[in-house]
Amino acid sequence: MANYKLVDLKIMGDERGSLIALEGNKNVPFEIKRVYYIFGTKQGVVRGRHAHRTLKQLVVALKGSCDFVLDDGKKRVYIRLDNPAVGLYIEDMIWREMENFSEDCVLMVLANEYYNGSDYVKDYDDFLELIKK
Ligand code: T46
Repeated sequence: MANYKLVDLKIMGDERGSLIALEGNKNVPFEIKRVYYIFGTKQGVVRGRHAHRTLKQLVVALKGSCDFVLDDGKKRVYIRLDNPAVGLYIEDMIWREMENFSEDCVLMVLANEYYNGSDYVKDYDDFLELIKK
């Protein structure tokens, strides 16, 4: 699958601790228009279960861990996010599910567009139809 990648984020560490800077069109592969974060996810919950028609995002587990399932209609990959120095870049038209959230998990997501409900594809069969086109 070519439409996702793990991005190593450089840690600017010194004796006081660590700092990571995210910059649009530099270490983040798009201009950043929106940032949101997901926390307090209950045990056993599966989030996501949709694709986006055009949205591109970079996801970082700032704290704790969770598993991403990415599906391009042909193949499924499973990615554990548990390191604040690694970003998961997800392009458009990838089905995603997030599961196995640790209690302390905080996911930060950077997006290249403002929130738009009509960008979501929430039905898996519709997703499969759309990627055929
Ligand atoms: C994704 C994964 C990683 C807003 O009002 N504004 C926003 O920017 C977002 C992202 C959501 N919302 C509302 C829409 C829903 O009523 O917040 C509620 C929860 O959103 P959603 O069900 O989309 O959340 P997740 O965790 O299933 O998915 C989110 C992103 O939507 C999605 O793009 O890739 O996180």
